[in-house]
Amino acid sequence: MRKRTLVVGSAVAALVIASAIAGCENSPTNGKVEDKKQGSGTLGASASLQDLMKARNLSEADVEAALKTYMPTGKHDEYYIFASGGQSGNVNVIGVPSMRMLKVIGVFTPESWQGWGFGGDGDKVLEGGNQGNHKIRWADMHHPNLSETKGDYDGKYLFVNDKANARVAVIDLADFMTKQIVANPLAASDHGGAFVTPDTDYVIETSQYPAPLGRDYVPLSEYKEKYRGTAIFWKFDRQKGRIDVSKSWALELPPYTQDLADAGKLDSDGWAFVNSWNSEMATGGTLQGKPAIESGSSQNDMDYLHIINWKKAEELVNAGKTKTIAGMRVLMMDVSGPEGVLALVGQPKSPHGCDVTPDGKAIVVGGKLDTHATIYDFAKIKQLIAEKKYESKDPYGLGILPFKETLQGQVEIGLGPLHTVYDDKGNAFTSVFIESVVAKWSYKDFKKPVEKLKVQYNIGHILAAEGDTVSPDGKYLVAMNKMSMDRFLPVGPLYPQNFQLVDLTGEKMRLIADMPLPNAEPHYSQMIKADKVKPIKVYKPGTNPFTGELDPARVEGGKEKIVRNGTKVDVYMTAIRSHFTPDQIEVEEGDDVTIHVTSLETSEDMTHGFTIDLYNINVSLEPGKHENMSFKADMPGTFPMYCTEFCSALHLEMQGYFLVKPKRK
Ligand code: RUQ
Ligand code: CUA
Repeated sequence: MRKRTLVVGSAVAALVIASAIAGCENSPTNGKVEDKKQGSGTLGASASLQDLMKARNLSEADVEAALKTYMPTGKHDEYYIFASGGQSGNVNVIGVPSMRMLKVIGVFTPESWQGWGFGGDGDKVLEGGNQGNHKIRWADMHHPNLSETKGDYDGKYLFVNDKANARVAVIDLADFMTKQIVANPLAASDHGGAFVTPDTDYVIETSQYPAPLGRDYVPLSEYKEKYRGTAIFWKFDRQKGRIDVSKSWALELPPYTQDLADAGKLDSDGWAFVNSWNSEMATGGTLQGKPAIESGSSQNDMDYLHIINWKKAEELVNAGKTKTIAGMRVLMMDVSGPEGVLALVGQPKSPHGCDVTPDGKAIVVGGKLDTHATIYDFAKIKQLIAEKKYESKDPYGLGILPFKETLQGQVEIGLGPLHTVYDDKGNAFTSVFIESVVAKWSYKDFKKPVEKLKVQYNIGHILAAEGDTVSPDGKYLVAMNKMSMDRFLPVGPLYPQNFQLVDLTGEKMRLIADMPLPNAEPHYSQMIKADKVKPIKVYKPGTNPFTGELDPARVEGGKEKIVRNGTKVDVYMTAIRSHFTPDQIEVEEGDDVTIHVTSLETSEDMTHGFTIDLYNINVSLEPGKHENMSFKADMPGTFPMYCTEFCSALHLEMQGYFLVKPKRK
């Protein structure tokens, strides 16, 4: 058992003592000393706090942490975390400070509890994410970003990217459902996404591994000439709550392996910053005796931060200065470079995070193979670009700004600084991967870290309460650790990741909770004040959640029917405790069947599910929701259909039959 300091001096020690005394009146045993003694060494109901601490081998610091994170039954958390579900392709929703998992939102990957991807209308959303002729049903989700108004989270939408298949999804926080997936037509992978501009005009998605724009076949020997990076500015239509693909556009970027991105805010509103890590343009070739990309891309001392003036780029796009590639308007480098819309500046060795400070005045970059956080001064960058004071040009004609002249400063952080988040007091917190610490430093005076907190183990991303807004809250921070080693019960060689909640309210950072992430490697996450998110409780009866409107095929009680038109069969069905109407459907083998089902329930949390056995059909019917399921009755036989969500005492009876009569031979 690890030892911890017993210096608490806080409310806890007082509480422990006070409750030992005052507990006499409140405790069910009325504080009988004998009862308490009985409790020692066990967790009996009558144990005193000290007995419990002894029995569970808890220090005062542990008790303090427990008091800070315990949520009594029925009480709600103060913040939501929207965490990337990594390779699960879905979003994890977590409460803070309890670190309880609240929901998994089906996004890129079918999620069967929500009936997401099993024959309902959500399938059409998933189809939007197909690439070429491939139906893609998994994702490597990296960076969730909440919609913003004036640089503050507004609690309305969440955007996420899929690194593996270059896609972006839109989740509506009114019902926590995925409403749209857009597939990047230019790039094969992305990473710098999904970052939003301060009023969510755009959702930015930048590519990761360079490829010819549009992904045509081009041999690797033509990498420098034909391979490219790209940044897509997906136009978000707030009225519709959807990305408007027709109004979206992209920038051609050099093939430097763009990594992370961030949008400017306040002073730097209208700009975006993208870093990169392969200025060497290494492509591997290990079988031919060439260096692997990992060493090939780590030769130069400098990589490039890309500086994009997106407001000006937008003007050029609107003026028709683009080339259309794979249906997307692209601003090419021969326009963006000379116009000062795209410029470069050096970044120390293999940078990773790229995080604009809350005041928008600086951009902080961590170097994976450098020990510094580098702080760029936006005002200086803007000035240098305006005066065209480039030190040199890259092979694509892009101006390179003089590194030293763009800096506010550099801070010696430690081994492997990655990402940086901020509090409300001018502090920055940088995740330091190799050293496995959170380093706290001041981005106002660039001194060495004032404090380092050990985390378990090898922190990747870091997130803070309202941390990416113009007004971070401080209060909480989460270390998103890539390894958990000895932290949890062993579960085989694939270990959970470890979220560690850090309390920022005291003088020193304090680790107060561990949470195993059971379903993937979350990359980034964001934390929003819970009262900003206002989800609905029930749908207006007959609502199709994917259009947000009453479905034309919605069904009212008493109007249920089965309509046959040639080989097309439409079933208009309702669901209410505890029956489906109709509960018998008979079709012919080969018929095209559509079941339109409306839940007639109006009370909160009264969900039904609907499945047809062996037909891979499964939808969730929240109160008022309408779903349409279309499929071919291609398997003759007798198939029970039933409600999959325990809804009433007669839930098991919420059942019926789907019969498919074999074709006459
Ligand atoms: S990544 S651990 Cu955001 Cu994809 Cu940095
Ligand atoms: Cu309806 Cu169970």
